[in-house]
Amino acid sequence: ESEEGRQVAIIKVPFGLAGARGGAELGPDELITAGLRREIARLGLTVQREVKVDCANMPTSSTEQSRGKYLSEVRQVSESVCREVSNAVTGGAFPLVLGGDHSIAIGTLAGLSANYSKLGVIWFDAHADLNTEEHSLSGNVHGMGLAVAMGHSSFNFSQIPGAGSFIDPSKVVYIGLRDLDDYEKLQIRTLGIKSYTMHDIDRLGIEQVIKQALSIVGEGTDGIHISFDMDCLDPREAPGVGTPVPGGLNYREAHFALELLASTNRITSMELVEVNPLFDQNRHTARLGVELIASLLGKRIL
Ligand code: 4U7
Ligand code: MN
Ligand code: MN
Ligand code: MN
Repeated sequence: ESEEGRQVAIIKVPFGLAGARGGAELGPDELITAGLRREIARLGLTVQREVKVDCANMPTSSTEQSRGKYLSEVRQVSESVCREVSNAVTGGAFPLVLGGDHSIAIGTLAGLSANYSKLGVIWFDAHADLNTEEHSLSGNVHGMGLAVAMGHSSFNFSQIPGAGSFIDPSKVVYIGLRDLDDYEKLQIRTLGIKSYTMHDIDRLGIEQVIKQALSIVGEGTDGIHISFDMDCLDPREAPGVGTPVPGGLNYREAHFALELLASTNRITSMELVEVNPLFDQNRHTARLGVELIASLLGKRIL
């Protein structure tokens, strides 16, 4: 299958209420301004459609503030993201979802699981995003996306047929972990989720990590999704994120990881989240985000 004919659906999700601090809602426009369309065109790919999901970013008085914060807003956004992602897949396009805080993964994974019978997920993140409303210490839903997608949360939302079929923990791989809550550590062990922490990356090297990750998510799956939280990167590379954690992936590791994934021709969707322009300098983080998307879409040096 030639790269040339590939169609991309850009799905912008300017939502930031479920993050730790405001600003992630500015992410999609920042990525566009940083040159995303130009990079995609340079790769010889076509943007089949570009949609912006309507997001409520002003909390209302009726908003629940306990446990899961802004749940009604998250639910609304999730429904729309689910629908757009599902439409992109059925329309033959590669869904490229731009966040927004990481709670938008709830909708992305729901929309994908409506279309794939078995989905593999590679989750690049400093965090595991495995908290539930009951266990979260912050109440921020951007730290709960995978728990929802695995059915551990009481969060339920979608009328779309097949949406929200649960993601199988044995087909999820973490890369870049370095800041876990006690409950999340317990869950990772209990569920047996394969995790490449920063320690493992130091030890094995990113190439070996990606090879092993691919052998796990690539077997018995009909789709592989990349969920890329920009805070997987070291804050020196990507300062413009909501919850920076020292000691992350460096520039070359991140690029090489995505180049290796691209070269398999097996990746079927990507989301890039948690770009927060309010904490950035000179649009540095968004520009890096664009470069990383290009690598995943097949950009090569030579
Ligand atoms: B992100 C946290 F407590 N675990 O639940 C929480 F450390 O999407 C962080 O990965 C969540 O950026 C980070 O609030 C969510 C915290
Ligand atoms: Mn995350
Ligand atoms: Mn994170
Ligand atoms: Mn974050």
